[in-house]
Amino acid sequence: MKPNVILYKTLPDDLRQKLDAQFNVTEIPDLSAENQKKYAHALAEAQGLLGSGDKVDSDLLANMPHLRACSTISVGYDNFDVNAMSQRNVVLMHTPTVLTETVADTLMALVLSSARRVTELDAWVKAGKWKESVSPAEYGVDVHHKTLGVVGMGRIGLALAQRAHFGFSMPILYNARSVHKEAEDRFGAQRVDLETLLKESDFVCIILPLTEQTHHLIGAEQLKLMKKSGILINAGRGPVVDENALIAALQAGTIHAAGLDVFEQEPVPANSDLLKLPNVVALPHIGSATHETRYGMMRDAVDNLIAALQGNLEKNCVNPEAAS
Ligand code: 8YV
Repeated sequence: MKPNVILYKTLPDDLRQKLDAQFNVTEIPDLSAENQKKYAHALAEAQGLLGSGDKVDSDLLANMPHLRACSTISVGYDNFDVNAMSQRNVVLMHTPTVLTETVADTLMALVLSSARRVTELDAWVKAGKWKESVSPAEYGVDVHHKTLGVVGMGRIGLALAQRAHFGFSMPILYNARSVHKEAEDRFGAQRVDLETLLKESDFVCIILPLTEQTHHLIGAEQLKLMKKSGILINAGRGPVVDENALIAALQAGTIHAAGLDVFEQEPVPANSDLLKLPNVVALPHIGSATHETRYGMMRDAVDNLIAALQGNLEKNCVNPEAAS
């Protein structure tokens, strides 16, 4: 008999067929409490779970006694209680490689648009305010040759450093737990402590996962260390930055601008003070959101689940100890 799988994300037809060929699939809209109740029987019978974004906590796991594998269509997995999963011998797989270049493109877009005021001036032109040649009131700041600080030198940090080094001749500073030899050899990146990175970077780019250690890593004290001309970019997870402290720094003008793809609460509330600031570029968490990359993530997530439930999982596993 085919293993039972719960799918809480709609897949393109070809990937859905691939999944159906291996599993008995029940598609549900999401993992809300309401749907957990409505689909209690299917959840209780399922060996696999595939989707993204929703919380997978110990309460849900308790309702899924046969669960052996979860596959998330994302690189981040802060919405999963990994300890609870490992205790129950449930493996978790993610999609760490396929989105690297696309998320680095998004970061570079935030760097460029916050420095050159792309979204602000686009709105200005469309509002009919372009009456004569621009004056200093519309000028931005240079990106090329400025110092880029990467907080979290993983795959995405490396791809951003590559763009910044080769495309924009930017010196690279980075803060990471260990030396990143490739970043140093290929892009001349220099490993520094967080304090030095904040003080010396023109662009502080945060690409960290959300963990207990990274929650509010960037707060009022850290923002104070940044240059007055410094620009903060966050495309990791919103809660890595204390958003109230960021609003205060931007309002007081102690930093120059911010480019944000992630927020403490998503979707960011429409009345957030962040959205009232002209020097904030706000994107709706589109880091990996291109047709090609989202397809690739779904494809990898399907393959990950098939491999895990067939017992031949070789990559992309967050908690391999749970498999034993
Ligand atoms: C996800 C992301 O696809 O991969 C991640 O961790 O942040 C995005 O690319 C998104 O969070 C899915 O909900």
